[in-house]
Amino acid sequence: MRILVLNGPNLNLLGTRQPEIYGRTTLADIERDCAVVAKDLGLTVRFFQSNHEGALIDAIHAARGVEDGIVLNAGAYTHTSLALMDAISSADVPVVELHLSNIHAREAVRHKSFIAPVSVGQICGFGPAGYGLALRALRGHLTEIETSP
Ligand code: CA2
Repeated sequence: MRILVLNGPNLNLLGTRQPEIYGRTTLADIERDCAVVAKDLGLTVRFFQSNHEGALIDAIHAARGVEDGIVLNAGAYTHTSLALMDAISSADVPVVELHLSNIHAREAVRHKSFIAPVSVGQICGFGPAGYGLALRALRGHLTEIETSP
């Protein structure tokens, strides 16, 4: 199974700024951890990060027919982007929404997600470990739809 791990705006700064909110783990650390989990689960994982909404939309479009699933941390676009929601709806690739922080325990503006209604499910609040959880969840989902009549 091929999985795209897609990260949105400012996540390239992880581990380098505001460690009190986002911790000290860098995105490169997360990528390495995902590679370990992917090997364990027999997944092929590709990583992409962009600070640009259009580039994220292009990556979702390009995933159609190529990737079996997407783990998406859309960053702040989660709370604003109808365009990302439309891209996911049209891509026909299952998405697991992922956040490092528990967005529901933060400011009200972060409670709304445009990604949630078009996702298989959401994982949030477990920090960097959430990426591994999301890969496992997506694998479980893909196996289920593959084997269901
Ligand atoms: O908790 C998450 O993963 C978020 O998607 C992170 C976004 C935030 O806007 C969402 O509400 C929740 C922000 C990512 C910013 O990452 C930074 C990392 C280090 C320093 C500054 C920003």
